[in-house]
Amino acid sequence: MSPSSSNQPDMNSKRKPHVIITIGMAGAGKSTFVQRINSYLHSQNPPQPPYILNLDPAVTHVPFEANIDIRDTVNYKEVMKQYNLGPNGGILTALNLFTTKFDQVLDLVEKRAETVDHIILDTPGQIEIFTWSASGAIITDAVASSFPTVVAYIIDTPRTTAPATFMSNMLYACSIMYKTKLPFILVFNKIDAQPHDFALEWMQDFEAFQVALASHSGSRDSEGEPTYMNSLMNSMSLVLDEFYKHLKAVGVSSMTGAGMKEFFDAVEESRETYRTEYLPEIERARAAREKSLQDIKEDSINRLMGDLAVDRAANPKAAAEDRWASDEEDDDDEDLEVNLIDRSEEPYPGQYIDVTRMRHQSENINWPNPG
Ligand SMILES: Nc1nc2c(ncn2[C@@H]2O[C@H](COP(=O)(O)OP(=O)(O)OP(=O)(O)O)[C@@H](O)[C@H]2O)c(=O)[nH]1
Ligand SMILES: [Mg+2]
Repeated sequence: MSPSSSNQPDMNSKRKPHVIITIGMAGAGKSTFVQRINSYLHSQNPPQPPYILNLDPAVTHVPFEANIDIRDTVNYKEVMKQYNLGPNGGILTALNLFTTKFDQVLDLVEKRAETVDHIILDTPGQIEIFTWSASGAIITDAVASSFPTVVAYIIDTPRTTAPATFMSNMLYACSIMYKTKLPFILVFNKIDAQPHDFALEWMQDFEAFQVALASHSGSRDSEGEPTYMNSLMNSMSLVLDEFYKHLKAVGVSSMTGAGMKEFFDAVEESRETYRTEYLPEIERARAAREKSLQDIKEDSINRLMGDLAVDRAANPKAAAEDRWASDEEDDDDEDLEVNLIDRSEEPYPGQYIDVTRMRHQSENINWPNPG
């Protein structure tokens, strides 16, 4: 079978798997959502087990069997101890260490690309660790330039019913969308506890949202005039109106499984957005980067050749004896051993994790001190 090209959705050859990156505020239900889509895909006919990456080093147990788990590579508690860090610094450093080996992770994923339809990334609970770190950007760019990718932004629906909270959450989503520039799905989770119609209404009709804002306490001052905050939020809602046009919103319950089909329909639609909007953009960026690298290389070679010519002219005897150095073994790129594990090569791939099983923490990892 010839490898399929992501910008050519060929019906005959195998399509590239679709990457779903789950991002969301702490406790929004990312891990439960990943577990739910895992079981949904397993229950398809024929089953389509996804390939799952857990990128949260601090989680004590995940409700799904991850194929690659950052905790198998980096011991986050040990990182905290060795580098003298607090919990967030520990998670960030663990993610940074893992990212240095992400090319190997991609190799493992590429190997499985022919046999899986979906690759799912669960991200750390602290949203900014993934969305505002260099590692998060490197991981996102690396997967997105290899596979069609979509961001699933998980929202804790019961906790976003207040207009101000809703707006903050949407602004956060907006910032992530503009940072990653990837196709984006707003996933209103926990609709078993709180239906998401209010959110859809606010997104479709910004006047309805402004009415909700106005009826909220604190929107008028003691003289009955709209407060500064209220005017600010009114103008922001106009900005967001533009943002909503670029994304899909679905309501799901990771608890009951409601909305899974709608979610996967949205994922499928985003494949086209990826192909028509994201791919040309990264190809343009890549070409520009290569061109500037090439220019730098040519410039330094020209200068080197110029220097050599002057040198040879000044010292013809040495120039006549000039030789290449003997080709000694170059062991500079001897790589560190890293224990990346592809769990799907274990005896029972795709089994649910036994949460009663202790994770072995026998390895005594000594990370080097920086500097
Ligand atoms: N009612 C209800 N509860 C849910 C749903 N999804 C998740 N939860 C609950 O929300 C809590 C947080 O879920 P997690 O999946 O751990 O959330 P998370 O975003 O992965 O959390 P961190 O990784 O720690 O940020 C858990 O108590 C879940 O049981 C849902 O659809 N409905
Ligand atoms: Mg989680």
